[in-house]
Amino acid sequence: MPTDFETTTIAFDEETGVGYLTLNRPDALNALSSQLREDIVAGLRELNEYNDDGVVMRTVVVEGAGGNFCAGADITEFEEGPPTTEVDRSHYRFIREYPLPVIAKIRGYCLGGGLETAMSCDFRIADTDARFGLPEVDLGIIPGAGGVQFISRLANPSVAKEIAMTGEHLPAERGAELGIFNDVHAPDELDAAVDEFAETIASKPPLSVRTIKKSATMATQTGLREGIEYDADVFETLLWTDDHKEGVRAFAEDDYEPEFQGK
Ligand code: CO8
Repeated sequence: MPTDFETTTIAFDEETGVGYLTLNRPDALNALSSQLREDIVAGLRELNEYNDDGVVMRTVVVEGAGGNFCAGADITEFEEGPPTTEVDRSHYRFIREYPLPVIAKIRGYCLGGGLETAMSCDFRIADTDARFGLPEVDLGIIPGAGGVQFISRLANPSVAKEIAMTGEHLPAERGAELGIFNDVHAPDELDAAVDEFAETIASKPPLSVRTIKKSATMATQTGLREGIEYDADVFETLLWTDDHKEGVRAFAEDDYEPEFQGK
């Protein structure tokens, strides 16, 4: 059975292949203490360890306990020193480089480092009551984990400047219009919508899904020619997998339900 950590809990459903990681500091609106940042990494690492053969766990949903996703870095720790200068070894990078797709399920506040955590995930799905923003400007700093960079790519640099310079809390629907959130649902429909989305991704051939994650990351980090060459190389590799044969068989045979094994 999965372990619970001091400030995160994990769970998984072997039937669907969906894992869950919950940020669990509801009294502090899940503010990112150093303990919580460590426990996010520990929880995700443990979920992936259940994945010996690469197919038990196929996607992970990250959410916050108590009706909020995360109100950013724990400001009470700022006096002891900066939240972390180790961005490269942080939970943000761990999520970005995690082999499985990660979905942020967002309710309530999603601010500062909380929004940067969500933007480190592969998908962001929110409810209509959620509020997002980058309020670091009011603390005399900037979003230190890529907030302006992410929004410049997901929306555009002008929108990133607007959000980071005003520090305003914006409604999730605006985030969806801007491309920062993938989707927004009524509060009582969010759980089902996220589960359905997670299960859809989890039902797809695991090697294709993992490769698409890497390809999309490359698209933001390399030139077009290099990215297309990468896609062409991995495409050829995937042509020789059992899952490719399985997909072709399911296409050809009307009543055949494919079982993708990640091989
Ligand atoms: N840090 C610590 N505690 C917090 C935080 C936080 N970010 N946010 C809320 N809390 C605590 C409050 O202190 C309060 O605790 P207590 O009950 O003990 O007084 C509890 O959570 C509930 O909060 P409020 O009473 O304030 O609730 P409200 O509903 O009145 O307000 C807000 C909610 C608007 C979200 C308000 O709490 C707020 O403005 N919080 C701070 C938001 C913020 O500025 N976030 C950005 C932090 S900076 C950051 O994220 C930079 C990340 C950089 C990463 C760099 C990596 C290198």
